[in-house]
Amino acid sequence: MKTDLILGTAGHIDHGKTSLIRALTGVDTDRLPEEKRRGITIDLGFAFLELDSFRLGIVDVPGHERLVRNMLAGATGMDLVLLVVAADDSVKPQTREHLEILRLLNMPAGVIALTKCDLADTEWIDLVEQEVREVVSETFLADAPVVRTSATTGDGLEELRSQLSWAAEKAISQRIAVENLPFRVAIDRSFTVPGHGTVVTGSIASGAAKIGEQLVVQPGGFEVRIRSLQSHDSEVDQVQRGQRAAMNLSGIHHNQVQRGQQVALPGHLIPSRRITVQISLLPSAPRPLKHRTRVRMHLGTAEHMVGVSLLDRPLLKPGQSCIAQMLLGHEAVATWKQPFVIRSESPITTIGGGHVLNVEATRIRRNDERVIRLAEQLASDDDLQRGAAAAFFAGLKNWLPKDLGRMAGIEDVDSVYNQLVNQKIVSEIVVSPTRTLRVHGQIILDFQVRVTKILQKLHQEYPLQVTFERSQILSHFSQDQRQLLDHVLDQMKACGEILRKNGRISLAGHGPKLSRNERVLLDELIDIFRQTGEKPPTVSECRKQATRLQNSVAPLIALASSNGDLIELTSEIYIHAEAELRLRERIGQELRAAGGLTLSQMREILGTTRKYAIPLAEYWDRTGFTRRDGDLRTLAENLATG
Ligand SMILES: Nc1nc2c(ncn2[C@@H]2O[C@H](COP(=O)(O)OP(=O)(O)OP(=O)(O)O)[C@@H](O)[C@H]2O)c(=O)[nH]1
Ligand SMILES: [Mg+2]
Repeated sequence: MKTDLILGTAGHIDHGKTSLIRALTGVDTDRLPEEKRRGITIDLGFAFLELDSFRLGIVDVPGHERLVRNMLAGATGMDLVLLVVAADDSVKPQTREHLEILRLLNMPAGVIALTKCDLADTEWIDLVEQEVREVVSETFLADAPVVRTSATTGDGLEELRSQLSWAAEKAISQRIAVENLPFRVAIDRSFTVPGHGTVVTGSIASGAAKIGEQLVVQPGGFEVRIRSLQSHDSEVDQVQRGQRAAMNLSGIHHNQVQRGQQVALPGHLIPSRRITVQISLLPSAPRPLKHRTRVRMHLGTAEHMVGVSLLDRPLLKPGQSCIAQMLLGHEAVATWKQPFVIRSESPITTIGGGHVLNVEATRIRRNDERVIRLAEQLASDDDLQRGAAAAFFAGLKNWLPKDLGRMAGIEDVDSVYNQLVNQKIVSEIVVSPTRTLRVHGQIILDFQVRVTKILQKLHQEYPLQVTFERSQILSHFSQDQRQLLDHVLDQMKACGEILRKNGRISLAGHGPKLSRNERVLLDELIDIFRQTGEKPPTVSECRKQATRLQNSVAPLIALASSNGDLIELTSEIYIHAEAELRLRERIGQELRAAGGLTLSQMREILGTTRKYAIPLAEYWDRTGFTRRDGDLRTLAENLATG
């Protein structure tokens, strides 16, 4: 079986790209009337070529300097290139620009064709070949064969075929393993066929798809089904990586698709407006790239206006590279490690490129060294490092081990995931019987630091308060983060950083801080409660009677209660602990003797009014001393036997 690959052309305008493809394949790829009229290629053209071991889908690109964006849409799917230089014209601006673009897109291999050799003599052609060699030295074409051809005479075409086979072999040996990736194709053309509906075409980037398959068009999230398929001008049942495909899709209207969108297996592509990238500026770029500059980003077949947020420097100098975040006006789709090209807004020239590190990115703060280093690790050769970084950037998203493939290009996802868990880089946190969150340790640590800060602030703001409600901490976190709170609080409690009692929380070692006067008032208040015993004043009464520090009265009483001196019956009624104990013993004896007592019987025994009897009885119910059954209270079982 032949291997399918995509061959693309490149080279300056009028250098004979389209003519050479026609001489090789018999197909005139300039099909638009305007192309015929003007004698130039305007948009991508398509053909195919059968070699002994390969079947090459061909994408012919325009050479015009104003049409580089169309060239870029074609270049995204190429596996190898045919760089065309006219023997009578030699190296020209778009020869260089196309070469730069192919380098930025990590093109692995190609062949150089000197065309129009019938128009120049051998000595001149030798000079041109020398110049071309110089230009491609130190690029992926440094060892590429240079073939002298003429589309007019047919000279060199046989040699060209055999050298294309050589380049195809090289392309395959260099390409990253993409065999197991899901189906994905970047749309480079879409149109309607009367009676059939929407058709899209593209060079298949990964995977395979059959007729009937359910796919998604992104951005947009349109669910579609493949109605029929064509590849290389014939009806087929299946298309796969390396082929050109025309796909007739149901479920989508023609005006919902355009060049730039992608068709992929559901779940594979997630649209995003912030993408973390490794970005490089070409040494030939005319000026440094400043933070926040707007550029055109060519990603797949799409072109986006983006703001570049340079994370670790104010400007990127020509020849340098760094980590950045691309801020997009519209949603884009991309895959991990996908290369892209950037062009300046005006004048429009190619100034650099890079590759995608994290598609669904959240904002990285500038100069946050630690996070920037982690972003760099997304490009590491080490699977575990990459997996760890991907887990960190996935944050609290509900990701699964298999997503490591999508997020970091990891093939053996189970083995890498198990290592992440075994080495405690990732924790599995069960947040509900049906939900397990996978969270990077650093995220949990950061969370702990935040909880500590929140508690420190609370202790500072309310110096007389000993403990705080869980809800006072919860309110600082987003809905997503809240599911992690209890896990983090448990961990912090386990290592003694916080105290947690009756659902209330305090930071270890953070007692209340009292002024001298407050300490005196606290003692006075406790004294009042001791003396009034079974008939204590309410909090409001204490407040009214206080001659100073009135606002501190309530917090001080609460403090006395958390210290164990007073018992809180309601927010208004506190009683001294000794008095409560006396009353409890008295009522305990009676309950044991009588078996059960009504509230009014209890009130008589306690020798008090309803004002105190009801809160006391309810307090005892609450704390498990008594149990209420209708009108009757009995001793709770666990205590009755004790
Ligand atoms: N004599 C001669 N003329 C050629 C040869 N190849 C192409 N031409 C002529 O050169 C002109 C441009 O050729 P194209 O094949 O359209 O060039 P191109 O590189 O596809 O141009 P763009 O797509 O617009 O960038 C045409 O007039 C061709 O007839 C050749 O081998 N010999
Ligand atoms: Mg052309």
